[in-house]
Amino acid sequence: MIAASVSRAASGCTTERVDVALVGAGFAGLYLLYRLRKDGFTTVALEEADDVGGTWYWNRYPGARCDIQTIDYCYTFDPELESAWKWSEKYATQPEILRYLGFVADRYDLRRDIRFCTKVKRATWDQASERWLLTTDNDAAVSCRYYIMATGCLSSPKPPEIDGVKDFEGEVYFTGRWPHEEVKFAGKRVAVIGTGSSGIQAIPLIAEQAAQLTVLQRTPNFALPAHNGPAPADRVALLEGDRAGYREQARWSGAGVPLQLQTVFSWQLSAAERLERFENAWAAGDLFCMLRQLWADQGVDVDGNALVAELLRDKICATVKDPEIAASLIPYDHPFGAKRPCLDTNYYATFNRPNVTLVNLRQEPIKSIMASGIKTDKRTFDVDVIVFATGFDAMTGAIMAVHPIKGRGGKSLSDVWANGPQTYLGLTVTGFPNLFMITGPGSPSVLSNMVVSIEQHVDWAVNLLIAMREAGFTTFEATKTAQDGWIRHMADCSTLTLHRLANTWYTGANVPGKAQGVMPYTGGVGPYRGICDEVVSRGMLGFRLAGPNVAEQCNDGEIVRLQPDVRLVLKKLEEMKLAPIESLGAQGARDFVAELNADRPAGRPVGDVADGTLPGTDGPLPYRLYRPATPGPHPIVVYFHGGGWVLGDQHSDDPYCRDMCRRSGMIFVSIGYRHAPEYRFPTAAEDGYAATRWIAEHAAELGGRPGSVVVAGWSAGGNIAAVTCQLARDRGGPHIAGQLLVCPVTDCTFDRPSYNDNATGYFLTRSLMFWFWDLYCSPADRTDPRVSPLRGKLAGLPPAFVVTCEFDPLRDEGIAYADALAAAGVPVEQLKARGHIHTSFTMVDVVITGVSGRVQMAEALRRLAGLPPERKQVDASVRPARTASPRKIAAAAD
Ligand code: NA7
Repeated sequence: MIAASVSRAASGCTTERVDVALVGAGFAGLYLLYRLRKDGFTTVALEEADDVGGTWYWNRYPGARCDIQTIDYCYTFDPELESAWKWSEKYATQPEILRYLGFVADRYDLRRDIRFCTKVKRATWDQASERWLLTTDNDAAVSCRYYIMATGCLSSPKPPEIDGVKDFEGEVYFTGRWPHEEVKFAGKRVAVIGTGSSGIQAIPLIAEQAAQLTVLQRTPNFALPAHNGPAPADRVALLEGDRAGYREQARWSGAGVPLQLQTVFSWQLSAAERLERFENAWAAGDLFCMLRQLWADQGVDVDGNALVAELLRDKICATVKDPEIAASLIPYDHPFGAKRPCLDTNYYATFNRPNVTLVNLRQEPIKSIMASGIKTDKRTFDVDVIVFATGFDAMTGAIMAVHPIKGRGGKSLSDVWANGPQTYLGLTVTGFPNLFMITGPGSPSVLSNMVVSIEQHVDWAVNLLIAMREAGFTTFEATKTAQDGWIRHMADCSTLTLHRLANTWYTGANVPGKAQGVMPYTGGVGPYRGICDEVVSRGMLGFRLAGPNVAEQCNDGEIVRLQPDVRLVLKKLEEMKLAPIESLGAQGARDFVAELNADRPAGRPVGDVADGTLPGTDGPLPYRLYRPATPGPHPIVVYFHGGGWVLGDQHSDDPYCRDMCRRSGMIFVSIGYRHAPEYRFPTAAEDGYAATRWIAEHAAELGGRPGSVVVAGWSAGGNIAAVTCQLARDRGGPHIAGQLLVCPVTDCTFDRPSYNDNATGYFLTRSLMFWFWDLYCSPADRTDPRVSPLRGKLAGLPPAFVVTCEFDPLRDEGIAYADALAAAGVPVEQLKARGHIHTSFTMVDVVITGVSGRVQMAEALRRLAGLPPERKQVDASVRPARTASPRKIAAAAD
């Protein structure tokens, strides 16, 4: 460890040498100081303000409060600190939070290592000394081994981007840089520009004082009543009943607050049940209750989300008396939660006051600011005060705009991030050795309870520094492979939520010219923590560690290659410590699958579901038919379920059939073909063919379009679908218009790489496949094309859409079949699903990242059936906005 020292350079300016320099003295900076000092690192914190507090130092506007309950929005690292401080309210005010941070700074004597009123002007990595050199605006330089940005996500206020601000002769305030002295609004004409959290908190209080308040709103936001007061007794009881357990649960939760995940889907609830849940969440006055506790699909599916949004809109209509004002205040342009929702106290009711005017900037944009006030393209508003509540250059602003950061080879971070932030874990950046960001872009940060995320980041970073010190390493740097993998994983995660569907500061859309993309990690606080831990347990995967007297260490690789939700499913299954399916015997395995299926989300409603039987070769075969809600006749898809010719039945892929029926607008008929070991090869294949022929001949009776059918199947069902196409070609019909083969079994050899690479750990195992083969087909029969269609004649088969998954033992034989079909002149499209496993696409509403694959399958089915492609993609875009209902608004006005 290098002791702190101060040297005087030739220029006369002093250079302080420390192990670690950090920027910022808010929640993150203070905890960093505490940890670093406790663990024996010499440290200095550089802070622009003249006191601690960070965000809570600058944002002093009237009404500023946290909007995560204070019992959750506080440090948890020291139980004694927790008992030494009592919060007075459910949502603490800015002055109380600032007092708390001051209390923390005093309690641990942190101020002595903070240089206040010091702004870092430049940070440069010096390769020769392997240290960062920081220059500051007060001529006191710092040389540090490690440099940590604890600058917060919302600390760089955005310029107002309106012409003429300098011409205004009245008072101007920014919520993010509010003066320390009281601002007096009494008797004044005030304008507030901006209706995000800051505007929504400040507006009701300013309205109470001002003679006249004009609110200039560009985009309406969803806001819920905070119902502030004492902390809710039930939550306090939970915390006090088991403080350590409560905190631990928060650390592994989705957003850093311990709440149970909702497992019931919107379509399983009646309208009355949904309303009851909604009203309870409304009464709770808690963002997370409304964001996560109503129904399981509200945050991941536009239709589930639209139900919440509609109920929220009703509340606005019911509060605001003037229907035109209500209409302007209702958000239509984003799913609820995709833009940061707000907690309010009397916000909507404020617009019933006679001294408050709402200006809808979508109807009359601001043209300029003049000496006397604000000019829109319709009117002029003369005012004495303008309050800009116009937000921040979020997440990257504080890191990039504050000062140039030059990494290895003199590369500037601003250049490296020109097309958007690139990080490994949101903590580090390739090319910038020994640099950490606390809650940087790429970490859960603003989508979480910040304090929980800060503690996790700080602990992880400091623990790394300790481990490096013990091992003799002095530099760390993320590898390019690891960072690129993280960027891909971030993109995968962002398909899990609806944030990508809104223009917000989460995506950089609020700053003109800023690169756009979802910046925070959307995979959740708990999974993120697990990933960070895994980086460590896998030998600092993705980091290059070096030191003067030790061999360099670099375990290169990507930390997450699976789709994020697939990873969680596999983790859950691993925790269940299930016996291998093949060890259960055929009946035991069937019972096990039935049990698993009983716990899965119910499939979505379709127009009609009917069970029936059809004549097979040796007697009736059951089927289940799914009909779309749209008027028919519809083309028919004959579907064969998965289960290795041994497991499952016509109901077992119910969610998949429903989903595909909805998306494709086609009838799905799932066939209950006979199973091994009771009925061995070629029974399943012959049943599949017989069922297809019968359905094609009776299409009209089933409400389907006569003429031809499409066949589809998953896994062994894909095998049956492929074989059926060959049999239909060779036996004179029926006419099959196309085949959708999802992870099909196509061949009896097990020596393709995917059988080895994915032999275990991805649910379908190699040994399970061996068992299936053994039960269904004797070795002598295995090369028969009726079970190994890859060995059959392929010319003249119907066009195919073949889906394969990266982490599936069957991947390579699926690809081989698609390639062979193409070589034989059959039109083929392939979907090679990255990061997916054998069961990804049939785990509907569990593996959300499977949606885009099923969208492509549905489009392919329509193409194969000769239908036009224009069907609406239910998950691909925000539902068209409802136009404000004049009837509802009129009723509310009454
Ligand atoms: P936000 O949430 O970014 O809100 C800023 C508001 O200002 C928002 O309504 C913007 O409209 C509006 N705005 C921004 N620029 C302009 C211009 N040029 N003209 C008119 N209106 C404008 O910032 P907050 O400070 O309220 O909250 C930030 C976070 O702090 C909050 O989410 C919590 O996490 C705590 P837009 O929506 O961009 O159309």
